[in-house]
This record gives sequence, C-alpha cells and structure tokens, in this order.
Amino acid sequence: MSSTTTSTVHQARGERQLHDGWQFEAVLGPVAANVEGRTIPASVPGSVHTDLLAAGLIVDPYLDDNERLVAWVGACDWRYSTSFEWSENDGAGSEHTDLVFEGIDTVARVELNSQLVAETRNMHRTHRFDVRSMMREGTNELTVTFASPVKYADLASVEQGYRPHVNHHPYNSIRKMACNFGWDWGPDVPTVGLWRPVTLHSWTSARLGPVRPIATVEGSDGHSRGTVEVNVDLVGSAPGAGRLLVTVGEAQASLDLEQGQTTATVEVALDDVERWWPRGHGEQPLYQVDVELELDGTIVDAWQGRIGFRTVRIDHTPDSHGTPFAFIVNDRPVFIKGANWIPDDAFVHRVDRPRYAARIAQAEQANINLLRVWGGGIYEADDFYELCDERGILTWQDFLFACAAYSEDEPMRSEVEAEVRDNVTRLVQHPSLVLWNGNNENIWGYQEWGWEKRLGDKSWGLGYYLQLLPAIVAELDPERPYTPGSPFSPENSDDGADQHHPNDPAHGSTHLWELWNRQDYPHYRDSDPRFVGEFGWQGPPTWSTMTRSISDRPLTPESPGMLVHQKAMDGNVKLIDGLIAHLPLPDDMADWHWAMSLNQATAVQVGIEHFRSLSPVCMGAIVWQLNDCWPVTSWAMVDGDGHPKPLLYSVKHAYADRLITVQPRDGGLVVALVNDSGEAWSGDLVIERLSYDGRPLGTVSTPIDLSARETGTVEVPLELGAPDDPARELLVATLGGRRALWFFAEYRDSALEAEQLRTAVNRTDTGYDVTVTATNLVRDIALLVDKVDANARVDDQLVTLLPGESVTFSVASGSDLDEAALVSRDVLRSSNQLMIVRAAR
Ligand code: BMA
Repeated sequence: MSSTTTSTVHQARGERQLHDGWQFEAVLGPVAANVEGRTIPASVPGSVHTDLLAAGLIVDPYLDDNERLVAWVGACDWRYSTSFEWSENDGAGSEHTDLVFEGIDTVARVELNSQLVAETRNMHRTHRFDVRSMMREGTNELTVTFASPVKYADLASVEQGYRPHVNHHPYNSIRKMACNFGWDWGPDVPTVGLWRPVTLHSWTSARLGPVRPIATVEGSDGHSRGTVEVNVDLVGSAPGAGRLLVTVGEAQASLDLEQGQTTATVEVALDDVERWWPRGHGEQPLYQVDVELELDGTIVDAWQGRIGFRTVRIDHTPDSHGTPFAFIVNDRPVFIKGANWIPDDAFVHRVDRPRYAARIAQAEQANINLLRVWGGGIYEADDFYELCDERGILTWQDFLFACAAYSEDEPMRSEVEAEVRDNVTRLVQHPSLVLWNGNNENIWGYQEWGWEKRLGDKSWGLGYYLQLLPAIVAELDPERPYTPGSPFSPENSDDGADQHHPNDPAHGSTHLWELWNRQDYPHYRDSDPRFVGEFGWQGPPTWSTMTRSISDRPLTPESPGMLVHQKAMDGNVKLIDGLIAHLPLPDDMADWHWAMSLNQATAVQVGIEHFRSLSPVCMGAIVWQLNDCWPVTSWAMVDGDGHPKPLLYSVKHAYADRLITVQPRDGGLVVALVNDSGEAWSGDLVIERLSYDGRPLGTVSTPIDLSARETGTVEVPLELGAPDDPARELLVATLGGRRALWFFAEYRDSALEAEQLRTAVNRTDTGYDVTVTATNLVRDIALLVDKVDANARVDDQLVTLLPGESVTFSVASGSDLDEAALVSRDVLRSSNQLMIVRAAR
C-alpha cells in the first residue's frame, strides 16, 4: 500500500508497522458456506471484501448483480488477528509503547494478549493506545473484532432515535463513510477492516504530539512577508533540557521548553516569500517545515510537513444582486471551475497515490481548479491534498455529514469532536484547502425534505454546523473560511431578519437539481445563481467499462445488469426525458450509449457556459461529479475504471480560460466573452450567420478589448439573430482562434444530414493521429477510442466541423490498433448519426 496518511508526518524513531501476518475469520452472522470456519490472509491496510475477493472466496461485487450475492459480508462480525515479536530491549529500552491505528473501519474491539485495549466506533479518526502494561516478552497476540456495520447501524439508529436519511441504510447512526452503504451512484457494500496503517510506537521521556503549522502572509506579491506559527503538542515529560527546533525553508527558530510543558508555539518569520496561487493564476511554491524535539542535545522526535503562503476568504458582502459567494485568494477573486469529488473506490483503501495523481491529472485536463470533497465520503489521504498543493487545484472539504439528520447526543458528539480535531489538525498545512464546510444538504434537507415533523424535538446536527465545527476550526485552523453547509445562504443581518432559504440562488451557494430531475437543461439559463455548488447530468460509463462490468446478453438500457448499475431514483426515465426534447431516442444499444453520453456532455456544458457568462455576479460552478467509485451510470466525468467520458471533454471546453459563448438574453442573443486569463484579450469579434451548407447569410465585426479576468457581452444584431430557416442555419462567433456556435433549432428539429467524412490514420510515436475532414456540417465528432483499446486516450472529443473543415485527434495507445476500427462508425461518432433511425441504416 503506498497510500498512507503519514507520508508527511515523519516520526520514524521507534515506529514499527504492524502490517504483516494478519488473518481474519467470520465469527457471527450469515456466513457463506465456503467461508465458514476458514481463516483467510488479511491485508493491512485493507478490507474484508477485498481480501475475500483476493482469496477467491467471493465474486467481484463490481460486476453484474454480484453486489447482492455478497450482501451477507456486511451482516457478519469478523475477527482480525496477528502476532508479533517484542522485547523490552526493543527501541533502546523505551519507556512507552503505543499502538496507533490511523483508521479502524469501524465498530471494533481491540485486544492485546487477551486484554481489552479499547472499543472503537469511528472510521474517520485515529486511535492511539498506551499498551505498554499489556505487552509481553516474545510473541504478542493482537486481535480486532469487528461488529457487522449493517447490524450496528440498524440498532444504533433505534437506540439514538430515528432520524431521516436518504437511501436504505441508516448510515447516519454510525461514523463510517456514508456511501459505503450505497448511494445513488454507489454500491451497497458495507465493509470492515483496518483501512489505514497500524503502527507500534516506542518512545522514551517525551515525543511530539500533533503539529499544526499555520502560515500567514502580508505585503504585496513580490514583497511578501510570511509567518509560520508552528503549534506543537508535547507528550510525556522530559527530565532534562528540552528544545524545539523549527525550520521553514531557509529560516529557523527554536524554543527552550520548560519542564512539564505540554504545548508550545514557535514562530518563524520569512522576509521574502513567494505566494502560492491556484492554477491559472500563478505558481505553487511550497515550503518544507521541519520540527525537531531535542532532549539533552539529542533529537528524539521529528515531524515534517509542507506549507504554502496565500490568503483566502469568501466574500459575502451583500450587493444589488443579493449575496455573493466568491473565493478571494491573495486578494484576487478566483472564478471556481470546480468538480465534486467522491471516494474513488467504494473500498477506499485501494485508492493509492498514483490513482489520486491520475484523477487529478484528468481534473487538470478538464481545466478544473477546485475539487470539493463531498461529505458522504471521507477525509481523503494526505496524498490527495499534497498533489492538489503541487498542482494548484483548490480543495474544499466537507465535514462528513450528508443528506441526513445526525444525533448531537453522546456517544456521537464526542466521536464527531475527536474526528474533526484529528482531521483539521492533519490538513491544516495544505495551501490548496480553501474551505471547511459543515455538511452536504442537511440544512436544506431539514427545511425542505419533511424532516422537521419526523424529528420532533430530536437534535439533527445544526449544533454541529453552527457551533461545534466552527469553534474547532476557529481554534485549530483560524485562517481558513468555514461555511455551515452546502447549499448555504449567508445571513444578511445580525438579527436574522433577512435570512434566506438555504438554496436561494441569489444568496450564497446553491445546488441546482431541478433541471436533471424535472425541467431539462436549457432551463439552467433561467436563473442567475451566485455560486453553484452542485449540478449535473447522468450518462453511462464508457463502453469498455460498461461491457467489462455487465455481461447481459442482450445488453440493453433495461437489461438486468444495467439496472443494477443505475442507482438513481427513476434514473433511466430521467435519461430518456432529458434526451428526447433534443434528440430522437435510439433503438440500438450502441447508439443509446452514445446519445446518452453526448446529452450528458451537452447538458453540463450549457450550464457551465451560462454560469460563466454571468461572472462576476456568478463566481463559481462545481459540477457533480468528477469521478466514480465503481462501474455505474452516473453524473461522473471519469468512469469507475478511470476512463474519461465525453463529459470530461465538454467540461474542458466550457472551462477553458477564454470562452466564447452565445446566450439567449432579454428576448435576443448575446455573445458572452469570458476572459479568465491573466492577460488582456483583444481583437475583432466576428459574428456570422451561416447556412448548414456553409453559405454566409450575414456578418458583423466588433472590436473587443477585454482586461484580464473580465467578462463582456456583445449583442447579436437582430438581422443575424433572426434566422430565415432555423432548421438550416447557425451562428458562428469567432475571436482569434476561438469560436462559439449557436444552433437555432434542436438537433431533432434541424436539417442535420448524414455525415460525410474523410479520414486518415497515421502512426505516431505515442499512438495514432486521426484526421477527420467534413464535407458537410458534422456536429460533436468524438472518437470513442476505448472501444478499440480500453486503455487508449484521445486528446479531444466533441468537435463540430463546418463543411470543408478538418480536425486531427491524437490517440495515445501502447498497442497496435486496428486502424479501420478506429474510424468505424461505432468509434468515430457524431450527433448526425443519431438523427437517422435504424430503419434508414
Ligand atoms: C447531491 C449530492 C449527492 C447525490 C447527488 C446526485 O444531492 O450531494 O448526495 O449523489 O446529488 O443525486
């Protein structure tokens, strides 16, 4: 396992990983006959599902309807055990021996040499136990017995009192990743295991506890002064002279410790620092922080981390449009081109650093500058935030409360507090992290989803979101913004008189789900939101992922496996309703797959372009969702096998630094020019009305001079905006090398003809170049290269060619591909193909 939460916390002295020799067995529950009585090798970090799979004892829950076949696993109790050698003389006669679990999933009884160490019930926190008095010379036996998470949650929800939640399990009664119990894009596979590292830590006299470096910066860019306030907890008591040494980059400071001191703060000042910027705004300089604890001249413990210097705040100052929600980084407003992040695997321990890196690279490919870590998942591993620090991807971390009411009583309250303290402390160093957010949709849910009457006078979490969480953030991480929830409308007055509905688009952040659920995507243009925290559209996974994971014959939109891998309420009906206003419903599976993928890409693009055209009134959009955790039809841009869906490419276009888009406004049309780059954008904007066969029907040219980060609009003159024949005409707006197209009719009402394409395929060092030339108008050309090679990637998709134009796609592949297949109708797709129903083919 390369994914650890300690990659920046280097406390190597006296630490020994206990990852070997683990095995597990079922101890209670509906155990399958082939597992009953067996002892199975266990991976640590790991989970019971993945080890059963590795041992060949269960089928892969990600395939077909296997999820149902392995449902018994989550209903069993499991015992993990290992033994290890230990001697009093280990660790140079150390005085203390701690057993440290960075993640226990979830309800467990930990025993060492048959003595109870502790009972745990929170996956999201670390546990450190002083086990010195239980250790013995020679062989030591460690066991961790896990209660069934399903049964525990069921019982706990009755003991705590029923509280509303979405989906079918009461995930809100247990501090375990909510979506492991199933979600509207996730499999129901509640697992158990030691999901993060386990270590034995031997130490003498004193050691470092948690270390929190808080970086601040003042002055203008180029002459910025940085200060790092390093807050250190000290554990144990040093008999002699103690000292803390702190190094940040070139600067150093030290502090002499007093006998018995348990906390210390060392400030390091740096005269001239470079600021950390989000991608698209500047560089990402990072500074290493080293903390050493010295006792009587010897370094006994050390910690290492990495910080960046930047300021961040959210502007909520009411204005004539309502209340903004604008991230201001280093005093510069940053338009958020975001995506929501869910756990990249339902078995989260499988997400290692290379996988995080691959996913973050895909986010960069889509011009994304913020990932919101959604509250039904986890606090991700350090690897995630480190990579985001390096790449300039901002992160927003929800606290882990999603779509449910939560008990504020014991034992939940103390678990929440411990978990929040752990994770705020762990993540405080990351400059990419720009927001702590209290929950996902719970304040909204309380008001709108009928919770109030179901809850009676029971607590539901508001005390966490308004008091406990902000108090901990203010204490441990005072420089970082906090919002109580998403969506969220800030109060406009102290007496609360101006309070707005939490999802009011004119105030703060909003989640726009009505479009997908009911209204259709052109209606994104009906509202002028200040910041969109969630909006999205479903589409199937890529063809290769879909056919690898679903073996239905025939494979149809409603064949059994397809329905198992579609978790959304009325998902298929919404897919159909969302399509048929725009395109005919195909009667063939390959066309259905292409049509739904295309429609997903178009819908989100329409939303983003509208939101960006409103900037700076709207200051951000966060698409639901970047990634998937298994192969499924969902709102994701990247499917469960890591393959990019067409949506990733439409988002890339819509999030380009410089965007031209045509928007209906006030009964006419405007061309909106969005310059989210650091340089001015000037030139002649040419707006042309063309017939589908390429004949010019009118043109106008307007000089443009936009400053850096400026958005402007140009009205489309009436004679250009009013077509003679909407089915056969389009608008083309061009500035420099960029252009926007506007079609006066929906695809299905248009005169789009059968495509006439010429193709040429050339071998390159990294794969193939595929040049496509159009004789007539061909819309949304995409090479679905995964159909030829599941691992192949193409640099672009969804390109529209006017008659006579060409495009060259670069296909990266390590294999020799069938060149004819690469340009076959099944792979080289366009929306023209969808206008012709099977009978005509
Ligand atoms: C939002 C999210 C998720 C959900 C998504 C799609 O409510 O917060 O709970 O998966 O919508 O329905």
